[in-house]
Amino acid sequence: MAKKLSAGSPSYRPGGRETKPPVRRILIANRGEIAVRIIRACRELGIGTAAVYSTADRDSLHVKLADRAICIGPPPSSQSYLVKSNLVMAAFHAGCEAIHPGVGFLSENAEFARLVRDRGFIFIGPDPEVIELLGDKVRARETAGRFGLPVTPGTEEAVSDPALALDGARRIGFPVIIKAAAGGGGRGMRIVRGEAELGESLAIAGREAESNFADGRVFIERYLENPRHVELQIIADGEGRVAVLGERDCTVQRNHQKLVEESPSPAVNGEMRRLMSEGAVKMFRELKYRGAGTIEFLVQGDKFYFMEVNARVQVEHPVSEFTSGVDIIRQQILACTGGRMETDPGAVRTGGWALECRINALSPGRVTRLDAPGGPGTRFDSFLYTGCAVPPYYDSLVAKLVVHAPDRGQALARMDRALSELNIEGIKTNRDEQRRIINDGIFRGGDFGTSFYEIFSARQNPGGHAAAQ
Ligand code: MV4
Repeated sequence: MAKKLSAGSPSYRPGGRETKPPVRRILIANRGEIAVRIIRACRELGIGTAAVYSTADRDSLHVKLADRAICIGPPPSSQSYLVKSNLVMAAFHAGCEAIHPGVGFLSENAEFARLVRDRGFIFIGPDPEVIELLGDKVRARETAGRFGLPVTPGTEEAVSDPALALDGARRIGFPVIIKAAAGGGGRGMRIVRGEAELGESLAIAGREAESNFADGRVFIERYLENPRHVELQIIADGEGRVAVLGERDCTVQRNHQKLVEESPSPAVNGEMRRLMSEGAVKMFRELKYRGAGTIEFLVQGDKFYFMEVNARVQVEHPVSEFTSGVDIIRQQILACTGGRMETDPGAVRTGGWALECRINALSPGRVTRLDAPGGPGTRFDSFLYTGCAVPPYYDSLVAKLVVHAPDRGQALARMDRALSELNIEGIKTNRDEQRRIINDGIFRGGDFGTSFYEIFSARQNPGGHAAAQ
């Protein structure tokens, strides 16, 4: 598309000094909206970009926006976006010095991060050792606990013996939840409400963990009913400087897929925020964490419990960009490529209220018309354009609509206005459902837990079943 800035572009001026960009070119090992977002940050830093694409994505926006593009295989991601050696080869052939994994795909794959490093490239993320530690939910819990973060009562190690599991569960108290040590994001969890179910659930959870993650280890935690999901956005420079860019509330989820995110959280007070942040900063500093990361908590009343760390940038990062004014992808790239993180952790200030609605495709197809929302405090991040294809092979997210306003009431009004401007023809989307959520009485009240969507959709469709998405 537009002609590119040269490597020595004066647009990159950390601290006001005119400096060369930290690297000349980055390979973006991803697709869709997040690939577009990363290319935009690179362009503003004066860093060149190389896109990779599967044959299903040959006309995608990220391919058009990048300086170079390399086809890496057929549509299934197992033969394209997930083939580690091909991505490293593409980086070599495109003359890249660094690889940005984006979100999903290989973004939290320690083996990939190690391969990238061993082949002499920079991985834009934390060290493979840190990814590995945080990817093991048992070790992550132990680490969080050491820094004074509250964790749910649970087993300190993985359990496989049913008798030991029963001992553990009795100590913890029912209901309990069995989670895969290598899991996360809701995959492979089992709730157990009484002693009688424990043995069988343990066996099933172990087999599922083995087949999903090639790691059958599971652990047991006290199960919290209908909590809220709250997370802190972190950026860190790998040398102990750790900035907290406020929290996000991601309680509105459908089958562990987030639908609406907001910041600040209606359920977090100043004291909770201070305690969460204090523990998180200690933990990330000690880990020498580098780049963008998120620490997730379950919240019930004024109690919060560490859940896990996502060692990557997240889909909902623009919510925190709005409230903090920090360009998270820019700071992540600077921190990971030997440039300086511009954000001063002591100078972060957050303000106003931000909301994000994820726009998902409910069917693949070709977009025949697109009207994107605009106006004050309105951001539309998408890979869609009129005429583009939405392939059936990948994540259903096609756009993120994000708004910022002085308070929650104005943010809700702004989101409803922006959703009313959004028009996507040629594919089915969840836009209308997002409008119903934003205007729902319980959502507007701000007092709900993770079962919100279930209750909401039952009310939308009384006596029926929630429509498959
Ligand atoms: C829990 C929980 C209740 N108690 N752990 C889901 C995602 C994964 N990261 C962990 N999850 C949960 N862990 C304990 N001890 C409830 C959930 C959970 C959930 C969490 C956040 C958002 C939506 C959720 C939906 C169902 C269950």
